Amino acid sequence: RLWHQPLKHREWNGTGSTAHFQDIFLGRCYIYTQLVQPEFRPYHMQHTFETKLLIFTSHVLSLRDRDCKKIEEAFRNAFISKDPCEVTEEDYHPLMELASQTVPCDKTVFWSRTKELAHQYTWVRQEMFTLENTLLGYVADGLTWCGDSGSSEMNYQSCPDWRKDCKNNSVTVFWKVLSKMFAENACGMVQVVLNGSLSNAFSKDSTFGGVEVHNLHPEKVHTLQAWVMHDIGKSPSDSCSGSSIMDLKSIMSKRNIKFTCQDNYR
Ligand code: DN4
Repeated sequence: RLWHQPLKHREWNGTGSTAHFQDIFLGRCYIYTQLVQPEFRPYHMQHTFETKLLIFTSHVLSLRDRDCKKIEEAFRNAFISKDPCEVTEEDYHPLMELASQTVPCDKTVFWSRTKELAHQYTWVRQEMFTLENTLLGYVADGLTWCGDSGSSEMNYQSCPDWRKDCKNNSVTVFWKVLSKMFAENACGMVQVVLNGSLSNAFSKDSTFGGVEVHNLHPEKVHTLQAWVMHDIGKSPSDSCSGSSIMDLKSIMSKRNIKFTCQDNYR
């Protein structure tokens, strides 16, 4: 009788692994590496044929030879058969090596509480990259995954919630490592889109404020350009002159990176 009973996983407070996780991961990987991201980087008239070719050849097509099955395997190996609250940054290192990608200088866009707007922006300005416009960010965007120490299966019933169960779980550790690498690799002028409809547009506790800002290399990144955007029709709650942006400005000045800020860039 036990033989037919579904495996009982540990119960957590967050939603379980995304159904069909493996298929979605592999499908997205093939779309990104083989189809040149047609649906979210549409052909745009603002580029000449030559610049388009250059962008595609050097930054997207160069990923054509990546082995999605190997990437998926490295991804699974990072968290499968482990307590999802005990996953470490090192667990994801083999994956990061396999799927590393360079973003051209001046083209990195960070965001904090402005995901949709930042993605709309890079959709239009297709030579710009948020983390989710890179291979690993794209395949994992919006998904949930976790394993269990007693099983080689994913837990589709529940996964740890970062606030209620554990701060470092299989999902948050992944984004932390990936965000760190994304910031370390950035160069030239980098941008951040912040939310001026919140009382604090910049938060030291966010991934942007706690991880990305501290992993920018001053020898490579000369300027951080912030855009503080607020919801249309609402009055702004924070702006470039607010105290949270002053905090960001002072962090950047200590880090020897020039800081500029603009409210509601058109
Ligand atoms: P955010 O809009 O506050 O959060 C983005 C995501 O990260 C949400 O799912 C948050 O969960 C989660 N998150 C935020 N803070 C933490 C934390 N301290 N520990 C664990 N999870 C957290 O913006 P953000 O500044 O935190 O993160 C955005 C920046 O980091 C971007 O520049 C990206 O490059 C990178 N990033 C991207 C993703 C993604 O694509 C995730 C994490 C980081 P909740 O508050 O909704 O529960 O999903």
